[in-house]
Amino acid sequence: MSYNPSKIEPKWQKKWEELKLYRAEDFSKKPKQYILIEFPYPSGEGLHVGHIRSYSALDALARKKRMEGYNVIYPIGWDAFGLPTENYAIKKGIHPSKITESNIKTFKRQLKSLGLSFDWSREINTTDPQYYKWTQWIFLQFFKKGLAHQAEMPINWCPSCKIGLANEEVIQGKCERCGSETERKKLKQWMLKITKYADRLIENLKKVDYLEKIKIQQINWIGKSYGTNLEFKIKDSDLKISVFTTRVDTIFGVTAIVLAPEHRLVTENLSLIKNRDEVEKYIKEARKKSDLERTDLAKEKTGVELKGIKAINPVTGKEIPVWVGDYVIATYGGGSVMVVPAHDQRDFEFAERYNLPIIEVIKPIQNHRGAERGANDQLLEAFESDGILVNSGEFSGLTSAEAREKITQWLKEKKLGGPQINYKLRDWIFSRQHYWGEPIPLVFCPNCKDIVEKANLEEILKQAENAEIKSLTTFKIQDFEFYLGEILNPGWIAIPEEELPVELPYVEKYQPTGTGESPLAQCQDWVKTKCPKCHGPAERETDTMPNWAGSSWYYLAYLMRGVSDNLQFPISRYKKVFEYWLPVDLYNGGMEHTTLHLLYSRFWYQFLFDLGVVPNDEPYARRRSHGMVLGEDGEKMSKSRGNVINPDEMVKKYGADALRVYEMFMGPFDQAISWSTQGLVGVWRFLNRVYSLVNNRQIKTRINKKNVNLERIFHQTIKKVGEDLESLHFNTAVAALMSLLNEMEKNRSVLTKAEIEIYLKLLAPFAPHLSEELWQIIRPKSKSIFLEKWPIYDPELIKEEEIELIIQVNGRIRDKIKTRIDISEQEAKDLALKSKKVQKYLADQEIKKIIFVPKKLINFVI
Ligand code: ANZ
Ligand code: ZN
Repeated sequence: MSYNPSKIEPKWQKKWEELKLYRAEDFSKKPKQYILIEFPYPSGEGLHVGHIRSYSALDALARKKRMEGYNVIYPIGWDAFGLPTENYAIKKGIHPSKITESNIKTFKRQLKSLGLSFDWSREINTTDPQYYKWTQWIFLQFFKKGLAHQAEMPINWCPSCKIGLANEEVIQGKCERCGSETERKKLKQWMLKITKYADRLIENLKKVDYLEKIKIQQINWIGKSYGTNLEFKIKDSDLKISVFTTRVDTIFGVTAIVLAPEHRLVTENLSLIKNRDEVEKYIKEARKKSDLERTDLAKEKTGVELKGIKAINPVTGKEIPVWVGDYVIATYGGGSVMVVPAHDQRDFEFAERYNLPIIEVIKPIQNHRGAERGANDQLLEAFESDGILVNSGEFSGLTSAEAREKITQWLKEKKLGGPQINYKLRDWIFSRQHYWGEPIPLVFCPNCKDIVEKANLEEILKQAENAEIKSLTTFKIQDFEFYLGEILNPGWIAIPEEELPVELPYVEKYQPTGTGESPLAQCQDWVKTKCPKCHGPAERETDTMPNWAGSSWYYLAYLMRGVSDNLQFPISRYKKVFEYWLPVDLYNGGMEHTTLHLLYSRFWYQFLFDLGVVPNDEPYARRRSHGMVLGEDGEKMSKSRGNVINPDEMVKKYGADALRVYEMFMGPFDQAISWSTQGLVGVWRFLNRVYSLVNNRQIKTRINKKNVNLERIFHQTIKKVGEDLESLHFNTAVAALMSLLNEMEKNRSVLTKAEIEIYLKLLAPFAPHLSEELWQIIRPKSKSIFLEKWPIYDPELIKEEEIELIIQVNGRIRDKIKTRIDISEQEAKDLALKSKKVQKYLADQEIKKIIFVPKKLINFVI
């Protein structure tokens, strides 16, 4: 008999399904464990070996946890709306819903062939109307509470996809989807007020166990900075420029103002500007560039002076020139910068280029290093650190920190400015002019618009401002009750919960229109409707949601599926399951989702907490991230490179178990690693060896021979595999199983059945099919190895790890200290030198030589 995975694997997959082994049980008395992987986007390419890496790894942990007695939920579903499907549909002339259906079918078959222990009874699909009615419901809550508003926004526009993109979807000035250069275009967009949650999104990171680099990325993305806002008046006019600076201590060194090319003073007051043509030409060029390009520190800083315009420094009263320059971005801090060449490197380069004065106003604190200087003592670079103020009038002599406070206070008293906190984070652009997404569940009603606009809103808005999110309900105007969102966005009316889902109509033409309008706008039967409030004629919103919408709450849907197959309203039905299962204990996903999906879903969850829907305000207790699986050539797998590994082929040739174990063994889980079919073959051989060892008749029945040494290694391995699984060190866990197999083979003649059982249990999370097959051979009456208990190690038995380290001075024993057996020379030395007895004999004499005998002694020759 030889190892034949293609026979073993489907057999056990079927059996496990019959036994409903992987069903999570709501309200079980066992401790719960919510293990989550990022659900896949069912692309046309099928499953990627990269998916398998993290799914197998977390599957191993889930299986071990179940064997340890946890009630584990390890769910799966489909994140199926999105542009690639739509683009593919357009190319092939097949409806996106058809494509989605067949892609899911492929993915499902592939995942099932791997024997992952997903609870398939809770499968979800974001494009299912029963699912997205909830995505719409959550959007409506944002809207009702005044956290969704419509704004005319200069958005990133991809001329090829003909779609607006969020900042996050523009990678180095290019569309994330198709790679074309993006442009700017003004469109009316729905926005979600994530900025309102910026502080909590930072603050709560203290409560959760995320990889440090994930926390840092989120904090930087939110980009909270404390500074000062101040006003520069324009000479001989009523115009003002509002400036944000984190370095108001440098105010006496300001030698110019630079405005972003989009700044209103530039675009709306061109008549004041004497060199109009030059300025207009510059603006036109600048607008073609993305923010990222414009703020690239390495790029040359260019600009044009606005002739005829002077600004007045509010503190010194000095006149300074005003420029337009593209290194200033429009959407941050008022879109203008006070230029301090001596203390900001960007400004320094700008000043050098255009011969602006460079005035030093900060000196390094004594003994601290200043900036590089040339022969005539002139600055060669900006001195950017804090220091002591000079040339700064009454503020000279203060430290930078003191000066920032005093000057800000001074500005505040004079009503010229004050403290300000700024964020890099922008509100989330939530509209897409595309077909394959969730319809935004609003209608536009001219009649209701009239009603709202005629009302006196002051009182309502004041009330709303002070209300807590949870208690914010409706406001009566004439005979109608209006939600805050309906007041803030006159004419826009929420679809009532009973009428959800607003189903995406089945249309033949789903191509982008290119005018910026959604293809749904062409579907007039669907667009024309009645206002749910006043019953007058109204039109539906035709924009759809971004593909980040459905994934912002999907881990809640798995829990809801346990209560109601079609996820019925109302939300209160799910309160108890939410309380039981949340937060997610471990969430694993890609680093590329850190500032998008991970941040968005935290934001939604915090909002749902404020609504009283979920039990706490962080969804994921622990977040980890896996490294990518690269092609055999070390490059990202792609069709064009021809380095894509097809998992179906690998399963067919070597079996799912070998593929799974290989992907856990290939390298440290958090690091990128190249594929190696050779490595997979090595793992396949390992599994073959396990198979033939256990199939040895003598061993299968041997009961009582005991080998103390082997026993210890067993217990060490139990400890190692268990701990490595918990800390996600899957590769070293597999390595430990491999070396235990070596020992077992060496000790074949004394190996017992009980030891084989332990081995199979340890192997089961990694190679579930093989382990189950062999388990049933030696324990034919057992239902499944996965209903057995995870082995426990005996701490006494692994204690041999300790030794008594002998410490000698000039060859004489002076002390003995208990320590680890694998102590290194350096550690032994440090340990020995701490001993009082040894110190006495060394008595400050020079140590000439150290002799170290591992596992035994250390000798100091003096
Ligand atoms: C004067 C100054 C002097 C500055 C100095 C720095 C050093 P963070 O920390 O990112 O908030 N800034 C403000 N608005 C800007 C915009 N729209 N585009 C580009 N740069 C802008 O950075 C705040 C600093 O970035 C501000 O402080 C401003 O330059 C610049 F010695 O003001 B500073
Ligand atoms: Zn109406």
